Amino acid sequence: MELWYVQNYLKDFEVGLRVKETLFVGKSRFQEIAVVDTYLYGKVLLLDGIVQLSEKDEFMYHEMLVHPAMVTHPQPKRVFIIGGGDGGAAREVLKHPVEEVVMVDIDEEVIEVCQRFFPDLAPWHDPRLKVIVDDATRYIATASQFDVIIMDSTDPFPRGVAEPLFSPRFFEEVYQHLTESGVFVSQMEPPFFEEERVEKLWSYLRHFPILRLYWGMVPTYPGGVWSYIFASKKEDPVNVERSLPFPTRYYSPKIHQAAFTLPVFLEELFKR
Ligand code: AG3
Repeated sequence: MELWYVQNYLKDFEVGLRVKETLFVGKSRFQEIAVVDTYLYGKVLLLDGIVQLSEKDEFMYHEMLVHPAMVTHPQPKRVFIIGGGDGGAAREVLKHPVEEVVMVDIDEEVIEVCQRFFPDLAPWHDPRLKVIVDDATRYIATASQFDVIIMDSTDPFPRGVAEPLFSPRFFEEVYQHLTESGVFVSQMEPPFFEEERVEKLWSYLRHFPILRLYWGMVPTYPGGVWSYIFASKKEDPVNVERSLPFPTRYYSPKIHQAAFTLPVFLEELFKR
């Protein structure tokens, strides 16, 4: 019995998954990429030993990363995905009647490995999807404005390829590249373990008039509860109630309401 102890980035906490088979391990210019087949969660993608997605629960993360922003913006036409090389976020965005989705991931090998081992994860051939291999901090300076910007990156800690994305400078660029009703959303670590760090990142986003923390479950991420940050120029997600015209497995108008309802300890922390 091989047990792959997923390091999950917290030095005092691990999540272990029993592995059927290691399908791929390789090193790109930026990180170690691994794909393992597990008994409980199906195929799992790890970057630098940290779980990014599993076949069984990726819908929870991708639906919650994408739909709250997409339903809050009155008419999102152009969407920018930062990272997201596996394509799961793009898949959810493309379920909406958008005109263009630009996805910029720094690591071409992540895209290739995902296309090989998770071929059904994303609609790669959708003509509205434009995949660019570049550093998003560089690319954004050359880009025009977007209605929705979604950050689907690896963790900002420990120091890794995503670190420059979680900076005041980059968040200012994001603000500049949003249209008038523009909405920005990012995965934001588990606040239960990372109170101080999440609070610090929160402070980097204070220039957005609307700033909200929300949460959802993702069993393969440490703690099982993940948080997301919603930041916008004027659209407030809190009282939005819109059904989606396509089936979902996690997101619903009720879940939307529940996600922005925080447990007391978080509500106090993120009062602004
Ligand atoms: N993106 C980041 C998830 C963060 C996982 N972190 C962790 N397990 N410590 C996921 C990529 C899927 N599109």
